Amino acid sequence: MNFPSTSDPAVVDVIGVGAGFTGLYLSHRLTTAGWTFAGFEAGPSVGGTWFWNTYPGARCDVESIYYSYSFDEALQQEWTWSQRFAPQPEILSYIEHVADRFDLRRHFTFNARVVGATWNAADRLWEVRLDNGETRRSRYLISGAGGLSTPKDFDVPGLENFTGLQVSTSRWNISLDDLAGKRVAVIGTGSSGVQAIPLIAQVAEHVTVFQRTPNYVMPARNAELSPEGVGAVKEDYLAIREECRHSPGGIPDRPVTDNAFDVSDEERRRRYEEAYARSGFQGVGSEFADLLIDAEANRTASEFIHDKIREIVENPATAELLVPKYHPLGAKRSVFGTDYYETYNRSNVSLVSLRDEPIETMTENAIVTSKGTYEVDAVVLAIGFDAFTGPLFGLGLTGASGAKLQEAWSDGIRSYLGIMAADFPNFFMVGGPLSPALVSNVVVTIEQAVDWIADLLEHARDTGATVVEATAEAENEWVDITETTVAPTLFATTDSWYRGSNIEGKPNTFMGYVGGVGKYRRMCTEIAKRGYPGVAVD
Ligand code: N01
Repeated sequence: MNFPSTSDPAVVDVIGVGAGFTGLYLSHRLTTAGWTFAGFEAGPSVGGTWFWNTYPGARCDVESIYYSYSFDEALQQEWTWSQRFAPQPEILSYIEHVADRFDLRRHFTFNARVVGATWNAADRLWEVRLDNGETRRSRYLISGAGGLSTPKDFDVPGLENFTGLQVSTSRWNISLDDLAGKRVAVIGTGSSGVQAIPLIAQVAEHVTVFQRTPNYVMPARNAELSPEGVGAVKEDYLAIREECRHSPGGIPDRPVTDNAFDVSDEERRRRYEEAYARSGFQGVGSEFADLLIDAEANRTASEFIHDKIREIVENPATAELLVPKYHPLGAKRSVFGTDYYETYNRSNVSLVSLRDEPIETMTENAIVTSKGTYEVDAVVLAIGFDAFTGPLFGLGLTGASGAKLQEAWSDGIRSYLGIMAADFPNFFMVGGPLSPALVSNVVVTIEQAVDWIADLLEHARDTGATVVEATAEAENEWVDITETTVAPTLFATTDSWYRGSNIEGKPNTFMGYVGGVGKYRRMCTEIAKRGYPGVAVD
């Protein structure tokens, strides 16, 4: 059965961008519903973030049994995860398995990057330009380009002078063996650096970590999954998935109602110890209800981690440099590591604090700071991403008024539900800015947003419409809701990539909805039930 939205065979109903978790489900969901679909993926294969981020130690910090598709019961029964937190190669194998199982590769052109897209109001379709110069046309354009897919530029002068090995964690194209016996600099101590550093230290002659902002790194406590444990999950998978969908974070909830100062110091400490042993997103940072709201309450959790760092790291001066002093625990994306602080006890690892000695330049074989010259053979950049705006601006979108997306968002990043943007008709973002995507288990929001968009397209088709667009009023209301939700929290006052603080000149907008995926789902479902108020359908 086919329900084309256009009779021109050169025009597809939907162009989808990216063949990661989003693009694959999107292609499956929409083609199953009868839409014609053409996907374009910049890389040579499926996988998205899990295709590119192949650095040593890369693994997901959301448990594998939750960080996976829920749309097909047979799929979740036949796939068996080996570890609590799946390593990158296993996640990539899973995505490849899904692509093959549902025969999804045929919907995509690989090595094809979307570099421009202009709304043609007369024909009511998108004209989409690829990096090979070709133009394709579609009724709808849906971005599955992800939020963390555009690497941040290294904004320090002199990298071009360096003639040794240079590699970025987000475009890893060497093997760990290539670093064996070398003097390696690692710049950046976010999730990527924290995962890579312990493994690089095992092979390198010496590792010098260049740290600008120390992070709270909690133990990942990864483990093999037992066949019994996996069996129990599979028996209960439908209920577990349902719980995730209606939870705050996209993982089963562990509700806490008491505040940090409701209990004695001893009791609080005991609770933090238990949480530290549990770790993960339900660890220390979520042990009390007010930890992300009340700075004093947060201090008790932050100081608990400070003490752990001082216990683990033998050199007191190094320990002090590693103690996070510039932000509260959890207000930047939490970081989970394996043997991260322990690695600083190795004789071949040293730490340079860029707050005390900023990098001034690089020479052909060294990093030069304000206090010294560090000779190295290789530089590993783990400096993060231009979240959301990098991938979305990269699509080169021009909306109905002729304005680019970057112009529409020059004073602040805006969206309706993190899915649509006013003045960009028939354009959708899956898990875009102001959605809960990157402040939760992203796969839950991906599936929910794809389903919501698919239902809206069907609604348009049923009413004979060919244009759907978020109204400016609805967008304003959603921006207000996201701002009001985040305002009382410590997220709102902490510099982080969530707020674009890592990119010079980026608008200061907190780019997530922190009210929880369950509440978000309820709101989206209610909007659909009420016939999509906030969306002009024509
Ligand atoms: O990037 P980051 P990431 N000179 O932005 C430093 C997801 N993820 O790739 O904080 C020197 O967190 C920067 O310092 P500062 C996850 O959502 C998940 O590590 O800006 N240093 C910081 O230390 C995560 O949050 C997983 O002062 C510079 C680091 O580089 C997100 O991706 C694994 C610098 C960047 O940290 C991003 O993580 C990996 C400069 N010029 C990623 N510029 C898991 O699931 C930046 N830095 C576990």
